Amino acid sequence: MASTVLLLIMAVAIHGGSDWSFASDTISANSPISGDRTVVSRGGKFELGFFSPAGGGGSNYYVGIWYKKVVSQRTPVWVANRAAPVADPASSRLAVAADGNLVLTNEAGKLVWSSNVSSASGSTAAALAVILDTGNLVLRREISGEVLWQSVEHPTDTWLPGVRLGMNKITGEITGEVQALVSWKNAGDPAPGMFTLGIDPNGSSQYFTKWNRTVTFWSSGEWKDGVFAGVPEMISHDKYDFEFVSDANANYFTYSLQDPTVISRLVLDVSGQVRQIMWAPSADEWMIIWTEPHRLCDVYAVCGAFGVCNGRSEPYCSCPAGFRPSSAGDWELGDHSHGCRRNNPPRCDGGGVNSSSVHGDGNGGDAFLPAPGVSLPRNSSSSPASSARDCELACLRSCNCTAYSYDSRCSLWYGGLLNLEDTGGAIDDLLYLRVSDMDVPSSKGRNRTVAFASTAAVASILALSIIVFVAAASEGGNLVAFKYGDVRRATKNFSEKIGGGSFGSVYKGTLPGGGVAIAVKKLEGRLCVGEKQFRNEVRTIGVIQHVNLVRLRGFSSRGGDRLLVYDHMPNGSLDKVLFGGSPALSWRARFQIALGAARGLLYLHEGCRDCIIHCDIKPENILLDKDLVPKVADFGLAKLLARDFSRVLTTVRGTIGYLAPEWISGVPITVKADVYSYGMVLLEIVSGRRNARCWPATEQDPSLSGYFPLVAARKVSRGEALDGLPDERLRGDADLRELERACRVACWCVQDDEVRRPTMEQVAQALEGVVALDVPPVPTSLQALGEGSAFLMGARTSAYIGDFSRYHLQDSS
Ligand SMILES: *[C@@H]1O[C@H](CO)[C@@H](O)[C@H](O)[C@H]1NC(C)=O
Ligand SMILES: *[C@@H]1O[C@H](CO)[C@@H](O)[C@H](O)[C@H]1NC(C)=O
Ligand SMILES: *[C@@H]1O[C@H](CO)[C@@H](O)[C@H](O)[C@H]1NC(C)=O
Ligand SMILES: *[C@@H]1O[C@H](CO)[C@@H](O)[C@H](O)[C@H]1NC(C)=O
Ligand SMILES: *[C@@H]1O[C@H](CO)[C@@H](O)[C@H](O)[C@H]1NC(C)=O
Ligand SMILES: *[C@@H]1O[C@H](CO)[C@@H](O)[C@H](O)[C@H]1NC(C)=O
Ligand SMILES: *[C@@H]1O[C@H](CO)[C@@H](O)[C@H](O)[C@H]1NC(C)=O
Ligand SMILES: *[C@@H]1O[C@H](CO)[C@@H](O)[C@H](O)[C@H]1NC(C)=O
Ligand SMILES: CC(=O)N[C@H]1CO[C@H](CO)[C@@H](O)[C@@H]1O
Repeated sequence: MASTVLLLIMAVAIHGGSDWSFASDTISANSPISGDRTVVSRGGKFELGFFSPAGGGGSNYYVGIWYKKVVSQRTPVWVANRAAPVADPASSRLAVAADGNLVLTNEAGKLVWSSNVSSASGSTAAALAVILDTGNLVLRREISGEVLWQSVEHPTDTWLPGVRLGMNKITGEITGEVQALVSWKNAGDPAPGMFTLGIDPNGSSQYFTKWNRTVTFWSSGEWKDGVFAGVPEMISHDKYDFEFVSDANANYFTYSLQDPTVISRLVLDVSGQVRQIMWAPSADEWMIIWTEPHRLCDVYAVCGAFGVCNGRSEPYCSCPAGFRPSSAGDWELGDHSHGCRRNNPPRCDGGGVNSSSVHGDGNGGDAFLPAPGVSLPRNSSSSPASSARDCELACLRSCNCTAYSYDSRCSLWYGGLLNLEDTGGAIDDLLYLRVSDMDVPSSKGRNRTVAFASTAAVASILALSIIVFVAAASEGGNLVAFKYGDVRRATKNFSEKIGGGSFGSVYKGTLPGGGVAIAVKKLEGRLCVGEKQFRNEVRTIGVIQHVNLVRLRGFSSRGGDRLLVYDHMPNGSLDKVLFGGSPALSWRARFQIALGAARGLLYLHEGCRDCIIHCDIKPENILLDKDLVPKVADFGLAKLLARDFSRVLTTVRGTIGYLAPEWISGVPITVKADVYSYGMVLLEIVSGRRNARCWPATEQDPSLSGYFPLVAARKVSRGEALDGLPDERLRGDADLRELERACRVACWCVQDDEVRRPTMEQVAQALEGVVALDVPPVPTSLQALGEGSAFLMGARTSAYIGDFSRYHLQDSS
């Protein structure tokens, strides 16, 4: 008896422990996956089991592989039955079938997915599936170890390190098979979506991203000297080693991470962007390292037919006035492929146009609504119409004409319009979209306002997320969750407005009891933008305190209203005191403000647990208390950067005139972007004027005319006397040593190459005189900007300037 047991143990040992059915990384005929059971790779990196995607409603289950260590957000990297969910994992089974294939059966016992290899059968059904630490699920013969099938050869939307993504020139079954990543349909549904990423089937070394399997809208460019021609930012990512292999059998790339403990993946996102994403353990968050195409709006049909893409803020897709999402549920989950449809179908009264119906007076015809700021789609047809009115009629006459634009010539569009983009700026030729006249506001009312429509679904999702979020926020930190009514009373019904911007308005108030003066920021704007800024601000500043950072006391939210409660700063923001104040700020006060702001920023960048990039340093965001102590404020745009990373890619934020050049080129952003903005502010503190204002030539010193940062940089670099630079209202009353330090610091801060810019610590030390800085060179971008007069007008209105033209930013003040 004892010897039988011993024999059994020996048999286990001979077959290799891990292949035995008890092994926790193995699926076999006798140990299927079902219910909550999972298998975990030996090193504990990956786990396989049933899951239900967040946002998917919780009723659909899939077999997938996810990171074992990323606990807070289950992140699947591979899905088996991506288009065939099961409803009940407890009665569904993933097992090795009698023919040796790995098969998934649902609650009814019906086959829903199979590894489907014909060569699996043959010898007896002794096959095992093992999950490896690379994230690969391998089906192999138990005895010979011959690999029958592996998940990495059938990727879903994720490309893991070490995995080959390419093309088999010769495979057993198919010749020239391209392995492609296929995006999820939406955030809650792993079914194949609209976008695919695969290598050039013609054999070159480039990748293409396609829409609907047909339209190629992005190419990586060919591989040359260690980078893809179209992805130059790869060079700055020394953490990744890409390798291209092209031989008789295959063409593929693979990549590896220099630090194997880093968790990183390449994903074809639901939006159509390829994203490199890393896990930041200290922030407990995924960080996007780079994206291609850089701009979401460059993804083909990114917002679907009639959807309008906006690259400057979130949500990036919206529907024009008179339209709503065709499929609200998909839309909210990030699948915009269905686009927008009219609130009411157009009547299309076609040829017999009655002029009265054109104006939308409710007589039951079709009408047009303008889409301000929206670029004209390509592919128009022209019509001989010679007036705007005739052009409108020409469009009305044809049932399938959906839009027109008239500017001395008449352009018409037919069918669904793709790739509409909200440029945020004035467009010379206004696009008019055909709608039912029921959607045209009555002409008796106010002027037609053309706000972009948001959907009711947003509100409910938002309400839910606020509840969850507020619950989370009130657990940590000493923030107060105020009652909405209390804040309303404290501000006397929001009666004393002391400021405002694109985010909403700021009201003054007094807390009951101690009589503490507070400033209440009421976030407005489109629902999701406000929500995001609200959460961002509470999360960013709620947990940090520094004498040079504004103090958030608490917050409140009710319905769609979100309030942030700060200490009130009696002297307002720096721009008011600096540019408008009377008497002018003394040099001493200016220098202290510069130093304090530098210390506040230094704390943000280096003092707290995670590095924070403010992203919008400008005088409006530096507040002054009663003693003129500066407090850096407005963290609505701030970007939390985990300690693990020095750079992160985000959408363009900030304000023209203070934006570092790297924002424009689309490369990842570091804390040095704030250093640049700080340098620009420092120059304004010196001059007492907006940099963007053109200085008139003066008789005393003609060299002082022009773009101030350029004037200052030239003087500093030539070692010329700087006494002409400070605000003339100071009448020369400035400490020349401090002036010299401030100007040198500022000119180093605004260098084109972020590597040359000092850190905020060096800035603070240089201002204090603890360290000395060399003479800085004149930054080339300043020269370019100084010569482009368009820039000088750009700061207040939306701007179209050189490279900036791709981003039409609006000054938020
Ligand atoms: C297996 O592959 C064949 C063709 O190779 C296909 O017709 C069949 O639908 C596949 N079965 C499953 C379950 O995927
Ligand atoms: C592949 O090559 C064929 C013929 O040479 C050409 O017609 C086709 O456009 C190429 N496809 C791509 C994606 O370059
Ligand atoms: C995608 O392509 C298929 C055929 O290739 C076509 O039937 C379908 O209408 C296309 N989808 C869209 C949204 O254009
Ligand atoms: C135009 O309006 C007139 C009177 O309002 C009506 O008799 C006629 O039927 C209308 N024509 C069409 C095509 O709707
Ligand atoms: C422009 O329209 C024509 C047909 O009218 C179509 O064949 C072509 O693909 C369109 N081009 C684009 C870029 O949409
Ligand atoms: C508009 O629709 C008609 C039929 O309804 C069709 O004959 C015509 O080609 C269409 N025009 C365009 C530009 O699609
Ligand atoms: C309404 O529009 C007219 C002309 O389009 C404009 O002159 C007027 O200022 C507008 N009124 C308001 C309140 O916007
Ligand atoms: C505050 O405003 C609301 C609505 O605007 C009004 O109903 C209420 O009476 C106001 N309360 C005070 C104290 O002014
Ligand atoms: C320059 C300026 O406006 N200073 C004011 C700051 O606030 C204190 C107290 O409110 C005033 O006394 C200063 O005049």
